[in-house]
Amino acid sequence: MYLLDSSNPRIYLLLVLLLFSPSLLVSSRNLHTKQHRQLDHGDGDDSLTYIWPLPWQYTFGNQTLTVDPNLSLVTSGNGGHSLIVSKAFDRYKKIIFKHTSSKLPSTGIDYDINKLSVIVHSENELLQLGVDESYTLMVAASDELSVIGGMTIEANSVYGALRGLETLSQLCAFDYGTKTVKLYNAPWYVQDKPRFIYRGLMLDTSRHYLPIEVIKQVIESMSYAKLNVLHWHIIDEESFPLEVPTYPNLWKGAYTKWERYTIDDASEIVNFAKMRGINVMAEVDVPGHARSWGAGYPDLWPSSSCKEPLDVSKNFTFDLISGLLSDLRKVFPFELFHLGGDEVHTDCWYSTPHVKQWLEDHKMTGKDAYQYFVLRAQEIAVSLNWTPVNWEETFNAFATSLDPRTVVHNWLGSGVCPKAVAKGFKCIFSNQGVWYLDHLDVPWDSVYYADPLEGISNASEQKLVLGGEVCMWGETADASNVQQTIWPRAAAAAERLWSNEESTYSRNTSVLPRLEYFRCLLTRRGVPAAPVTNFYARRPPT
Ligand code: CP6
Repeated sequence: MYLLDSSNPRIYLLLVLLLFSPSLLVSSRNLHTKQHRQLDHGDGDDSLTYIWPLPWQYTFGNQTLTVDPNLSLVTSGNGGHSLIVSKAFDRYKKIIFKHTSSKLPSTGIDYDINKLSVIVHSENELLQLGVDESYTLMVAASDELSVIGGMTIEANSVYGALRGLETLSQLCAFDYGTKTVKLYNAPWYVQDKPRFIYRGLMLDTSRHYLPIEVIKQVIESMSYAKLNVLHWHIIDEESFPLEVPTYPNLWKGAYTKWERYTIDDASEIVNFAKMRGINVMAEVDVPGHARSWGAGYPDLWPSSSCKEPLDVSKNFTFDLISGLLSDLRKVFPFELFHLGGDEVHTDCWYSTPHVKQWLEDHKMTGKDAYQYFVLRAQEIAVSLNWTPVNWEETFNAFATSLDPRTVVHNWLGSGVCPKAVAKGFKCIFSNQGVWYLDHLDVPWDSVYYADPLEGISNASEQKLVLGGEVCMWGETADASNVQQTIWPRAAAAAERLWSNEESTYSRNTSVLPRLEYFRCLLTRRGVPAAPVTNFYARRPPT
């Protein structure tokens, strides 16, 4: 719609040309995508659109254009000068021209396209939940290139422009015959926006440490699938790989002195993610899953035989949480902060004399004390201007006491989001039966056909579902296998979270060959993604 508001006359011209060129108005069903014949596994379907995740709306033609490896960027609009856009353009140029840049003569070839126009309307680079990620991508037909100027991405925010660049990169492919980069199926007209504002991936760096480089590689690959939140489950009961200034002994809970992140490391990761339009949501999981904290501060342990949940009876426990969160606030600007709250077993509170006494003095049961702990932690997070997120157990145990702003994070089956939104809470879907990536026996199609809106039919309640997240728990994964465990199944969830539902269920989208194509794209870009299906279970060719 903002297209029509544009003051750029070329946009009008392109729109008019698109509307009146009968050859372009063909349905996506019966068009040819020739580029994929030579790139896929040999069993691809020529009638498919190999953009992952599928855009909201698009039309395309049947022309093949060549793209100049010296492609230049022309920006305009209030946000046009953004470093986020120009750096992204440089990254995508490396991806698109991986095989051409150094080998081709700079003259002697007549390229169809030598520049990309990026129009960004707003200069606001605040990356918050619900930031406008929509964009329009246009690639002109061969006989209209000189009039229109080739390719244009128009977006309201720099983050929309990033999504448009990703889509554009997926339209291009290296042609081994001519040794040039071709853009197939021009002219293109893509109008795109996400279905959900929260499209997450969780990494667990407590069960196995992940080097910063690996975390960056995961963030980079998330941007290929248009995922936009990295949920960083930094610490847990097994290890505390984080060094913070206020409580400098906490990282004594790290496995080794090499396996830790400093506040500067965290900041570097947050900035790396921001350049790719990805927010980082940190998690400090309390009061369960916190045994490792006591390595540096044994007073946090109720006793030597009861090392979690954290000691609810001491003010020191909450002073420490307050200090830790204040340190983290300085480097995690995202409005959401995850406080865990899952799997809290209060039995050993009763068997610890001073805690048992405290419970009696305060006339609390273990469950009351669990609630007391979670609410005090929420107060600390809220006082730091964060919106608290909790695993669903806190909602299941004492929904009405929670801060009403709490985001309920589902994991136990699929039942909680319908209940949470009915009570006015926001919700994130991560049903362990389908979206826990460490469950290796879950096939890609179970991931793909899961839906965050399952069981919710009321439109105003559906709006409370922020989206969903795939979880990569770290018990069985470290740097040697984490990426091939995440991919390609995280991509199946990414399309569920980005693309309009109807188009992903309609027959002509043929999901499996498209997902296999995207997996191939990941490997071409250096991401070690596993095969989509179990190939040895396939019949041999006849
Ligand atoms: N760690 C934490 C975990 C899990 C959770 N929280 C978990 C539980 C069951 C399965 C997988 C992971 N390892 N802190 C639950 C949210 Cl099957």
